[in-house]
Amino acid sequence: NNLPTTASHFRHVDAMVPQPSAAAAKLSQLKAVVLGEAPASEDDEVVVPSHEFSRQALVPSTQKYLEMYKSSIEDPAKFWSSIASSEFYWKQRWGDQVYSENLDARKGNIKIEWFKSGITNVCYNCLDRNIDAGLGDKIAIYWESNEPGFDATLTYSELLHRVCQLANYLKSIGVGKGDAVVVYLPMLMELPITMLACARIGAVHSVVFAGFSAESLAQRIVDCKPKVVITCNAVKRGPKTIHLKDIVDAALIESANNRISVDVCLTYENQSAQNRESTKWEKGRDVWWEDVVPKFPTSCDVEWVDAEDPLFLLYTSGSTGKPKGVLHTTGGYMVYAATTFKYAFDYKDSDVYWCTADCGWITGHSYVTYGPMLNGATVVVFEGAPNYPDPGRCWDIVDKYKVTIFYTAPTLYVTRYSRRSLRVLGSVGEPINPTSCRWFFNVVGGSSCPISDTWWQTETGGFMITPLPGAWPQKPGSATFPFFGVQPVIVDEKGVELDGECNGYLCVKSSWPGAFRTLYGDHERYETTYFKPFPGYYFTGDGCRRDKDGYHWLTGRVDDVINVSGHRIGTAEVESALVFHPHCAEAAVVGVEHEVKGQSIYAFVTPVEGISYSDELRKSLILTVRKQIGAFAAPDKIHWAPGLPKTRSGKIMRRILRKIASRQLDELGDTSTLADPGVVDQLIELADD
Ligand code: 6R9
Repeated sequence: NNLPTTASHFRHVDAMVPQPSAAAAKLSQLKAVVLGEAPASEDDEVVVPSHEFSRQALVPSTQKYLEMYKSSIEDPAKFWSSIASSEFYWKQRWGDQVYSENLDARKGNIKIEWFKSGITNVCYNCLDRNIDAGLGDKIAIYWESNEPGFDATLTYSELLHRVCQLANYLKSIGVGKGDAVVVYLPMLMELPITMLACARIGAVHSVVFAGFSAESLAQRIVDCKPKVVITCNAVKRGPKTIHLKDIVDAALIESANNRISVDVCLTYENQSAQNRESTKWEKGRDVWWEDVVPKFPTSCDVEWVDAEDPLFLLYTSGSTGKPKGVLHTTGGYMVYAATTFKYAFDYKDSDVYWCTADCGWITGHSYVTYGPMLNGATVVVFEGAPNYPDPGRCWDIVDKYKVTIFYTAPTLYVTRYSRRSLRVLGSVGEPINPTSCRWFFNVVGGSSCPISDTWWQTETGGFMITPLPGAWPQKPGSATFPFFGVQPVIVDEKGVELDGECNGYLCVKSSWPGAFRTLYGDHERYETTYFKPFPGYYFTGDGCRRDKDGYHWLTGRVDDVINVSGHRIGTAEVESALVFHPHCAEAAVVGVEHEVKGQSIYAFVTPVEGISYSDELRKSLILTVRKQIGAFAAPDKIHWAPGLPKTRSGKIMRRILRKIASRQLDELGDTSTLADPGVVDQLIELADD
C-alpha cells in the first residue's frame, strides 16, 4: 500500500489554521504592511486576502483549502483521477492503478507512474479540446516584440493551424514518436508553436535556452541525439543582435566531432534581426522555416501516446559538472501543470496572463506554454529584455494588454505606470526577501493583489509550495503551504523528520503527478542525486524553515548550485569552464548574496605556474565562461588564489570560501583541519576591497 500516513502531517496542518480571532488581530498588522512598515519579526507579518478577492476565488477560504488538501493526501488516486477525467480529454482511460511509486531505493528501483495506460495528447488538450469548447476565436498569444510598437496575435484556431503545419513538416522529414528535437529559439511565437508541434506528434522536445553557448548546446545535442535542430538566424535583445544560427553552426561542428550528426537545421528567418542573405548557410542541412512549413496542411492527426510516454527533456544544472536531462512524461505533467496554474493564480477565463520567463527554462514550459494553454488562457509572450528601451517597459506591456496576472522573478524594477489591470502577482526562482515582497505588494500591486510566491523546481514540473490567493493569509517572503497532493517534510542531517517549528533539509514524501521520472540516459544518477541522500524521500537540494504557524520559508540551496536572477547554475559547471582556460590551474566558485540578482558568481582562480595575475587574464577567464556556458554564467568577480583551502583529503572547503567572498572574515570558523591553514591569510590579503 503506497498511501502515505497523514497523521503526523496533519498535526502541522491543524496548527497552521489561524483561528478566526487570530486572523482579525492580524488585521492591524496588515495596515503596517500596506504602509510599508515591517513588524519586529518577519514571522509575524501577515497579509490577509481582501474579502472581495476571497469571495470570488476558486479556493475562497483556509477551510476549503484544508478540505481539498486533506482529500488529496488521504486519497491521491481519487483526488487526481477526478481532476484528470473531468478536465482533460483521454482517448482511453488509464488502468486500474491511478499511480504507482517507489521512492525508497532500499526497496528497489525508484519508480513513479501516473495514469499509466491512459492514452492522451497534450497538444490536443491545449488546442483542439479548447477550440471544440468554443475558444477558437479567443486570443491564445499576444506577442510583443523587442521593439515597442511591433506585435502580433494568434487565436487558438490560428495557433492550431500553425502547430499542425510544423507538425506535418516534422513528420515529412521522418520525425516521429519518441524522437528528440532540440529547440534553440528566442521568445518568438515559433517557440511555443514548436513545443506544441512536437507534443502533437509524440516527439520529445528539448528546449535549450538561447543564452547558452555553442559548447553547452553541443553537449545537450550529443546527449539526446536529435534528428533536427530548430532555431532562427538571429534575435534582437535590447539593443544587441545575437546571431543564434552562428552559435548553432558551431555547436553542430562540435557535435560532429563527437560523432553525432544532425540531418536538418530548420531555421526561422527572423527578419527584424537579420535577413537571409547575410545568414551563413550549409546547403543540404539547413532549411528556411518560411520556405517549407507554410506549404503543409493546417490540420494534422494527433499521435495518441501513453500517459507515461515522454513529453520533454530539459537540461538543468546540478552539483556536478554535467547538466542533467530532466525527463517529464505526458499525463501526470499535463494534469499537474494545468491544475497548479489554475489554483495558484486563481485563473478566470477573462484573465490576461503574462509570465516573463523564457521557454528555455522550466517556468516557460509549465507556465508560458502548457499550464496556461491547457486552461485556454490568453498569454503574453515577450521577445525582449525587461529594461529595454527603458526600465518602464514591463509596465508598458502590462498596461498595453491589460495584464491581470503577472508572474515574474523577484527583481526590482523602477515603477512609473499604473497597473490598474493587475489582479494576481506571482514570483518564482529565488527566495523573495520581505522588503522586495512588500514593494511588489504595495507598489506594483497597489496594495490589493495577492502575491503567489511559488516554490518549485525543474524536477517537480509545477508548483509545490505556493500560496493560493484568497485561501491563506500570506507572510511576505514565505511560500506558505503545499499544493494539493504535495507532502513536504523537513528532515535533519540524519534524515529524521522534524516536527513543528524547525529548520532543515526540504524533502517530499510520496509522489505527485508532475514529478520527473528519470534523468535521461542515467537513472542511476537520478536515484543517487535525489533519492539516496535521505532514503525514502525525494530530496530537493533546498533548505527550509517552518515557523510557529506552519509557514514554509525557503532558505536557499544546500548543495553547490547557485541561483543568479532565477537562473540555476552549478558551481562545478563554472569551474570546469574556468579550468578550460589554458592559464587556469584550479578554480573554486561560490555564490554570494547580490542585491538585484539574488546571488552572484564569485570565482577563486589559481593560475598555472609562471602566469601572473593581470586584468587581461581576468577578462579572458570571464570570456571563457561566456563561451563555454553563456553570458548569464559569467563570474562577477575573480579572486586570485595562490592556493585554495583544502582538507587533508583534498576537498575544497567552500564554507570558508563563501565567508571570504562575502567578507565575513570574523566568521571563518575552524581552519585548523586545513592541509595548509596559511592559504586563508593569503586569500584575505588578496581580497581587493
Ligand atoms: C522554478 C525554478 C529551482 C531552484 C529551487 C530553489 C529556487 C525556486 C523559489 C526558489 C525560493 C521560491 N527557487 N522558486 N527559492 N523561493 N519561490 O526556478 O526551477 O530553475 O529548477 O530552480 O530555485 O533553490 O531549488 P529551477
